[in-house]
Amino acid sequence: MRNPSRRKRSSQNRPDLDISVKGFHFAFSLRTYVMGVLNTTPDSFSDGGKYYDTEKAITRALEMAREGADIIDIGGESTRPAAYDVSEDEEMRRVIAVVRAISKKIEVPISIDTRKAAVAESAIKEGASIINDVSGMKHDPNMAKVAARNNVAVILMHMKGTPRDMQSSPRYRDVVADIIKSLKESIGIARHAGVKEKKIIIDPGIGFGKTVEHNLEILNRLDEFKALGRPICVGTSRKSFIGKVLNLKDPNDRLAGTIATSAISVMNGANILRVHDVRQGCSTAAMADSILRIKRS
Ligand code: HH2
Repeated sequence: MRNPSRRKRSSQNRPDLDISVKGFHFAFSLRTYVMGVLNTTPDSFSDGGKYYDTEKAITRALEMAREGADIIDIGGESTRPAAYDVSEDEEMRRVIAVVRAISKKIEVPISIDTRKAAVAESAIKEGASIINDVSGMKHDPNMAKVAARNNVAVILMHMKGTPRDMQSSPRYRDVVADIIKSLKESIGIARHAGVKEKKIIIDPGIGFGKTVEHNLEILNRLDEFKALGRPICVGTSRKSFIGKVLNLKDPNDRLAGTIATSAISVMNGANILRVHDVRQGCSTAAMADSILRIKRS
């Protein structure tokens, strides 16, 4: 008889999911990694304005590295619901100086959170080694080519619609099956442009064109995304579905909800947690990992 708990756990020890980026090896078969969020925006939903200033952003990146971040994810365009697009020039102005400065100061891999190929390529020139594209390479036709040409790792996230319209009554036939189908298309776009399969990470895109129930169901069924055969990144940090479940308006009050959802994500197959609170994120990952990987008697 099939044992569902064994099935869930079986892909935890798959070295073929490991990814190498410039000078760093992610051994996903051994542990969960933590990606620290750094938004150099005036309007991000939880830390907007806090790191808009380049010096403050650099200071925070160094602090996240000390706190144990495995990746620093730098973004210059808010993708919160109803956000307006930012011009390429403005996005470059917000992120490139920060990438340049921190890549000289720390060894931690830097990912660039952008939908724009030109921003990604400039960030790579300054030291970024991962592209985190919330559109799953469906926004900018040049993104996949940039990733392939530079041989960087990519995070392909699922988003339904655009930040402008994604929260206007999103509907799915089967939320997990539909997202898997869309992520397969994203993987296809990347592969077609020459991105190596072993450089691809997928992300179901918590909060991007999803109701509260959709987000909860995705986390409950996260193990099904393992069917794509790629490492899974999950970002629940401070998001509004936590606020709705726990009745907490202020994103800064959502740490307990972030920890709970992150631990469950790890148990259900997440390989990377994208979080604002790096110290707590690292403890969450380590605690969940130790339970997940305990040798059963
Ligand atoms: N969430 C946000 C932005 N980028 N990237 C990935 N891979 N996964 C996510 O869940 C994800 C992401 C939104 O969070 P945040 O960056 O804090 O807010 P904003 O978009 O308002 O800057």
